[in-house]
Amino acid sequence: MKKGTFIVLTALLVLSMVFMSCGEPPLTTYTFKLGETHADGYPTTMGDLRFAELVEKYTEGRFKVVVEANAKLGEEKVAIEQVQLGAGVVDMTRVSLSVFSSFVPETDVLQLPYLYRGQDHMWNVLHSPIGAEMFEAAKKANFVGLCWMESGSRNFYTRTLVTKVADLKGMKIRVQQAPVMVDLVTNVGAVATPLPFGEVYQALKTGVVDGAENNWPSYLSQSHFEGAPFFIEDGHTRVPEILVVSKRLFDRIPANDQAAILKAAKETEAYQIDQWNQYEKKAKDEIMTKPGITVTIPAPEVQADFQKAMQPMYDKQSPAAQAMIKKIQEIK
Ligand code: GTR
Repeated sequence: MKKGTFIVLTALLVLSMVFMSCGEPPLTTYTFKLGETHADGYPTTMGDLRFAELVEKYTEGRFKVVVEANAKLGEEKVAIEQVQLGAGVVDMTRVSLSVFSSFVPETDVLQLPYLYRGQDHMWNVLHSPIGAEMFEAAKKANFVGLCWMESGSRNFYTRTLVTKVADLKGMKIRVQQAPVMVDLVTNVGAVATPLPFGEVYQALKTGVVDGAENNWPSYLSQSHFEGAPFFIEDGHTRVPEILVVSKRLFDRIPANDQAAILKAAKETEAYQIDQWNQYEKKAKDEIMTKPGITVTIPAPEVQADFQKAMQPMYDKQSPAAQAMIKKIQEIK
């Protein structure tokens, strides 16, 4: 074999080996499709849009993000499956950890009832090494965690009056498609009915379910108050939300643009929290003045009963999860 031919063949062999080891070719420019279940103007959608703006700015237009709101790319579970697959149908999604934790069970612990002392405590946990540990766990399931988002705390709302735990007994309560939420609702004596978000309004209106649970902003923006005018502010759980991208896709992006995308995500957090706080206050004020809606603010002993009812969820945790809970509680 001629020396020149040998060099060319060797170079080709090396190139093909490099190609095979990297899997797919690098992505130097791309438009991500981001799936969002909420409507335009909702604080998570606002967060997604700010992220999109910053991605374009920090990558000098090489990367763009198109936000598809209103579950246009599918309900949360479907969107997560697509991101995990990384086939280019849904590249990114902003979802509740409740639904996400079926894919990354390590994150289950972050949404236990009455886990956080308040918003600041939750954010201090998410920004501690625990948050980084969760992003690592997500990688093993083919997701890259970009940032966290705020979604306040969740409360029960029903078609008939509920003022205490016992009133929920036997009621059919809609939950997210998430085992941890099924467990939570079962512990208060209700019958958990998992349904996608988009089906809740109709289910409440027609009586397919007797109630649901969510934060003030969702109660308002989805008009759930029309079917379930009795709201009890028991604040049973604070569920962090997460923005993720397909790892399969992200791994193909050059390091400088990966860093730019992560920077954009990081900067989105403070903006989204601010949007959330404003909207949550507005939602609560608006609901409070709506005719025909009864809001119950439970007395401390009623609140304590809710907490007590959910204690079994802590008791059954594995030793590793118990250790994690202790760490979370110790964070200031
Ligand atoms: C909202 C959350 C959504 C979705 C929804 C639900 O609070 O932001 O992502 O999970 O709850 O209950 O389905």
